[in-house]
Amino acid sequence: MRMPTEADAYPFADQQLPCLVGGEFVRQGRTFDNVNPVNGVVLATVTEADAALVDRAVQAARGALRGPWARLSTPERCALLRKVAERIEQRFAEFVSAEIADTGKTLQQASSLDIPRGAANFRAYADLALTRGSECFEMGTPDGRGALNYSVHKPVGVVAVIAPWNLPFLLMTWKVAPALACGNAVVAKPSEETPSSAALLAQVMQEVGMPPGVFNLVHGFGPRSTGEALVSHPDVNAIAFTGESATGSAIMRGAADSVKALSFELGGKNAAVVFADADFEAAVGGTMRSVFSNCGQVCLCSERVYVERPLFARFVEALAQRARRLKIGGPYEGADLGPLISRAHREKVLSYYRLAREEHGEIVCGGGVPSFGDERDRGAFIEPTVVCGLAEGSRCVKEEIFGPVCHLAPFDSEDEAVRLANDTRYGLAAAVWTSNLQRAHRVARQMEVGIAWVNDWYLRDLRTPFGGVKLSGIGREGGAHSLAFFSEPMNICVKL
Ligand code: NAD
Ligand code: 6OD
Repeated sequence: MRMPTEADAYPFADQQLPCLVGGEFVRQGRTFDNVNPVNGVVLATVTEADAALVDRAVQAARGALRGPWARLSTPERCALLRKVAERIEQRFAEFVSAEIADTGKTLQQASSLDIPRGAANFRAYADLALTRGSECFEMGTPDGRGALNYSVHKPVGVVAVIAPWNLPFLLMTWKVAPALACGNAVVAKPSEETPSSAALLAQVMQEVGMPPGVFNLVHGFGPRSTGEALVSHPDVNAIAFTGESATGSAIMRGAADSVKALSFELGGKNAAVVFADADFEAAVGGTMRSVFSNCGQVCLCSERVYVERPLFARFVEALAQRARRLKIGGPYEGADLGPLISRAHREKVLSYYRLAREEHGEIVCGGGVPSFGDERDRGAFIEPTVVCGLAEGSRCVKEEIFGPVCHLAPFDSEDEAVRLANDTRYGLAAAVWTSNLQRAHRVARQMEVGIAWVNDWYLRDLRTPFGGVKLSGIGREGGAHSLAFFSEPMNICVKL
């Protein structure tokens, strides 16, 4: 896999990105701009799918479920998914530069996480679907002949996949791969902020010979646009969505009339809990990663850090010192921190920086925007920020900010740490830092979240359940959980 450099052109420079409907690339109707958050430059225009084009995509998907796709065996489908993974790897440099152009994220991150995980998602679900077994129950009958029950897994039908902008390719493929592995047909909508890696994926689907209509791509916005038309479409059977909790509620309302199956991975206000017996270096390093990765734009990021009092002052100082040293810059500059996704999102994060001051927090470092004296001043860069001293009930401690910022507070006992960590309407992830094995297990288990890490953060095994409780989601994806969501089990009872 060749690593791209800045000289690698953005694959869609000055083009109009098409939708993919029924195996045909469609450029029609309204367009919107795809803007580079590094410098505010328009990279390309994007075809916005209106309700009629969304309907065509859904009908194409429905048609594919009656065509050759439906007759493929699971091994044949999985072989196609492996080809998708291979083709992503062959076009690795293009995928990386597309993802970087849309998001401004660092080359390091896009090339080590986002795009490799996209390929890995297809391989993982090809393997998992192949090894899935089915249930079988023998039963007695009054005539003594007995009967055999066995289950078969059928596709759910037409699946809408709606993805956010923070890890665009990783999160879209995380749902498209298992949906296809289970034999569904997909209509995918990437975020309006990040259309490019999905557009490359559409090309890859064509290149590997995916039958027309099996993978459809529609671009556009959410409310009163493509997203809303898709989630309320009566012929969509299931929706796999990742994004904000409020969007999840809106999608639920849109999906209610046709009673669609829903899998939601939503927002978070995740806690890291650092005990005084933790390996200090590992805890500071891990917390740096969990607060500032992807400029704080990972749903799993820690925005609340609770530190046992004897360690508190030293920990705050160490974290702030490292945060001050983070290099902010463009994707190819060896920076630690790229821009936020957009100027609009920067406004939102800055409003929380202001609010932190109004709520009487102490800004230990950061709190503003950097100045470069070049085109990057037209981008969406922001300073990494460490805050202390906020009341637990303050909005900055309660609401998801989704930027490179955390609030630190001390605690005095294990019970208090658990209570503080759980005092939130969200429940996605937690990180627990301790060298006491019994405490590690005891505290991790008490976290009201879908995923707790002990002495690490964002360590992923794709076979494990992934998702959140409370406002952070509905259901679990990952491994057998994804296969379950994207399949309808059917029981066949055979009288012997
Ligand atoms: P968002 O909810 O604004 O948008 C996500 C997607 O939904 C986009 O494609 C958008 O166009 C679409 N959309 C918006 N309104 C819609 C509607 N009414 N109907 C249909 N589609 C609609 O989220 P975002 O700003 O792109 O992403 C950031 C958010 O996502 C954060 O809250 C973050 O925590 C969350 N997130 C959660 C996870 C997770 O696994 N739990 C992962 C990544 C991001
Ligand atoms: O790693 C994953 O599978 C996953 N769904 C990550 C989500 C990250 C949120 O931004």
